[in-house]
Amino acid sequence: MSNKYSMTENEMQKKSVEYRKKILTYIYGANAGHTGGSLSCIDILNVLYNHVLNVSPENFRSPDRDRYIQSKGHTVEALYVVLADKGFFPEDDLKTMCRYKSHYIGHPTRKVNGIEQNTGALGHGLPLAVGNAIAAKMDDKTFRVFSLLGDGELPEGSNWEAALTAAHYKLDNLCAILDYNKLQISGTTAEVCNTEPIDKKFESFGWTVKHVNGHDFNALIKTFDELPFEKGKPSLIIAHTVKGKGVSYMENQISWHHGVPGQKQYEEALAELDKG
Ligand SMILES: Cc1ncc(C[n+]2csc(CCOP(=O)(O)OP(=O)(O)O)c2C)c(N)n1
Repeated sequence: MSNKYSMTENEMQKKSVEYRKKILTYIYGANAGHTGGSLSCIDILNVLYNHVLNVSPENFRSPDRDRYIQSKGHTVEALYVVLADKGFFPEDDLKTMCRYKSHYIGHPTRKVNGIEQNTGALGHGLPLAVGNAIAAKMDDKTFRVFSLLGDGELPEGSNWEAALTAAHYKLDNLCAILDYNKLQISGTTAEVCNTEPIDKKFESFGWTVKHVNGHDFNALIKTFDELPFEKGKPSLIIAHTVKGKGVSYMENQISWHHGVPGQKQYEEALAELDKG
């Protein structure tokens, strides 16, 4: 790992265990949430917020900050625990998650400090990210724009308009990350609406694409370090992940898309995460 990073791989791993436990704790407390997809994308968010993004509570109002737009908005619990860890709001706020009058609802809203855009209706994040990246080019700004997509959301037509537009405007300041866990709400992505071959499709739209293990910190960092993959082209990172990662009884199980653990399951999950 290069010296530029403040955390070792081991520290990043520990951080992700902490994040996973918090995701489960707040979902358990709220009795609601998208458990499987939050556990699948949390290592990517760990790397983004702790190594990649130039964004912090101090610069969040600066026009020069990097933009992170979470298009798979339903896994906002992963984003909440990372934003709390980075100091965007007190972690105790998350105890109000999904309660009456709380801003910490089941999808991202700009009422929460640190959240760039309201998302949750699938297919909106990438178009918003493209708009932000075009704005950066028009204003001669060097900030970068990142958007996390779910593979189950890819069939939304707006993604493909955005993909086309990103290549047309040569948005090499834009990086989409696909949380490629191959499951969505009601089945496998292949069964519900097959979008394969995803890499070839994006390449044919004018993007440069790289595959990476979405739970391997060093591989993720190396891939993000290589951005833009090609000058004048938008970049797509296909991050191979496991839905429910870290809790064996949740891994690759469709029922954990928005399953909420009961007390015994919650305790079992935490014990497994602690064991490593
Ligand atoms: C426009 C729209 N249609 C349907 C839904 C309902 N929905 C919520 S999550 C989801 C599946 C998303 O799958 P994926 O993007 O792969 O997320 P992950 O498996 O990573 O959690 C669906 C269809 C929605 N939020 N928005």
